Amino acid sequence: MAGDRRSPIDAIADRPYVLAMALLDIIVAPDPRLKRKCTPVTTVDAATARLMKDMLETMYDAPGVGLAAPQVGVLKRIIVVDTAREGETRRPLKMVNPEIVWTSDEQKPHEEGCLSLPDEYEMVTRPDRIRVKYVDETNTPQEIEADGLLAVAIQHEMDHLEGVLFVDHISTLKRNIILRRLTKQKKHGNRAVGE
Ligand code: GNR
Ligand code: NI
Repeated sequence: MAGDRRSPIDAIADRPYVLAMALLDIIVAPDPRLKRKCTPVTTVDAATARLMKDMLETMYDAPGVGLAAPQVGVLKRIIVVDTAREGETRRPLKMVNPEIVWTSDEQKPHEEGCLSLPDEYEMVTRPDRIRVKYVDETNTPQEIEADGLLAVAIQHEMDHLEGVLFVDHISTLKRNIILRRLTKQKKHGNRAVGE
């Protein structure tokens, strides 16, 4: 009978997690907030944990494999990373005040992109393996070793905390071409190709 039918609203009401989710705006270059050195977090409190949760949801929505606080306008030393592929179990890393304590001598090139440099991709060479110490969302000190895409993503996110973008690792010519393209897109109201 008709009374048994659920409206689409019921499905939304059954998911309070989705309703509580906060998607943050991602800053696109050029923007002075992407060039600033971020300040250390003094105490990991509930607001820090909430910010990292919102950053993760924003990152998954984008989608991306990492996000740094300055990309959402917060100039603090906070990053989130998850390099698990779509369909795999999520492996979120929430890192406060991350520090690289060891890098391998071996370096590897990897194609990088950035949510703050939409649709731009270039090869960047970085150490292949790293050890990173940080404080997690429960204020517990952690240390991990990373390689492959995880090592690339952590180094890319940590660069953001220094006001450094992946284009700062490529030739001036390539960087200027990308930055001029993004400046033009902002000026023209970010119109999509073909629009
Ligand atoms: O989603 C992202 N993908 C990516 C791919 C290769 C190297 C680094 C990255 S990070 C990027 C998301 C982002 O801009 N984080 O700051
Ligand atoms: Ni980035």
